[in-house]
Amino acid sequence: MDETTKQKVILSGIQPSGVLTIGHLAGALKNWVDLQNDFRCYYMIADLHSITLRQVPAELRQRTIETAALFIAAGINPETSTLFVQSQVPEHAELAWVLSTYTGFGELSRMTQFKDKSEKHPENINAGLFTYPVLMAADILLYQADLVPVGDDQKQHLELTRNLAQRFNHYYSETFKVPEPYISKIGSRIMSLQEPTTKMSKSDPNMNASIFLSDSNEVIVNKIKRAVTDSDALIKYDEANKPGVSNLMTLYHLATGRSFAEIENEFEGKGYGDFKLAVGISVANWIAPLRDNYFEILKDKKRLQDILTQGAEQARRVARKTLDKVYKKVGFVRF
Ligand code: AQP
Repeated sequence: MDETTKQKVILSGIQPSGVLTIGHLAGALKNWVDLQNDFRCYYMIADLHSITLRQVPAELRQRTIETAALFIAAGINPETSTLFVQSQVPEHAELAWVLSTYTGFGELSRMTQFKDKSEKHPENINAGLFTYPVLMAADILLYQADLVPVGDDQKQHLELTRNLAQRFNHYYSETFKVPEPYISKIGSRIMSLQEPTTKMSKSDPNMNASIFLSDSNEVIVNKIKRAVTDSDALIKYDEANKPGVSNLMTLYHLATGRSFAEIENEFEGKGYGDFKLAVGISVANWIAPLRDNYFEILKDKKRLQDILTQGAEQARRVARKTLDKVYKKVGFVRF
């Protein structure tokens, strides 16, 4: 598709900081696939963002390719969507620098994700972690995105992006599209299997806490068997009082399409053993085709490289146009 299309533009990304989890499938990839029908989509592997936490270089390289393969296995079509690696489009870092000079220190200090991540990693509170939302703003504004799919944890960052776009447009003249949040459907926030009040994460050191999209059926069933629930043996959706059971019900709903009321009826009078086994099997069946597809795609490294190279070229054409405008407006000499 050519980039002059009048279709609305969507930009989203995932960091290659581990193997993607079923949370990424439910909360991001599933929606991304649907959005491809109606929008001009840019899907990015956010490797620049991922180095705000220390990464092992060889693993980061490997994860980047694996993430691309997972995107495609989940149904992202590189023929119609632009799939690219962030560091291969240098305009992201360039625009982030310019935008950082329009961002207040106080504004960034108020970002709750910075506070959370600094508490989690007190040994490495780097400036990149602090300015992360500015890079995110650059990611979005470069493509003149109309809509950005965001979870709760990114709403504050998107608000900052909107403020920066408006500030720049006001200071110079109309330069950036002011993006709107695209709120995904409820029930798509998947929690840790071991600590169901926190989000399932790809970098959780407890391997039993997350279901990875590369996990075998057996591993999936076992992880769900070990999932933390509670002691009252009642299968009922109640996020506040029964977060573990509610999380498993969400997974069962996603895998089978059954409503929470139907699930509660199905398991009335039954124990957690039966429930967990049914959830495990249905989730394994849901993931299996994607996982098999992923391992197939991963075999052809050359094809993956070609897709990412073309994706970066497409992305750069659009990104360069925006950055040229910005450089001109701020007064940089252009020859
Ligand atoms: N558990 C989840 N449930 C629903 N959606 C999720 N997403 C991530 N985890 C869940 C969605 O994936 C996109 C961004 O993912 P990311 O990997 O770039 O960042 P993250 O949200 O910080 O994911 P992790 O796994 O927690 O990363 P690490 O462990 O590296 O810090 C978003 O759309 C998010 O909503």
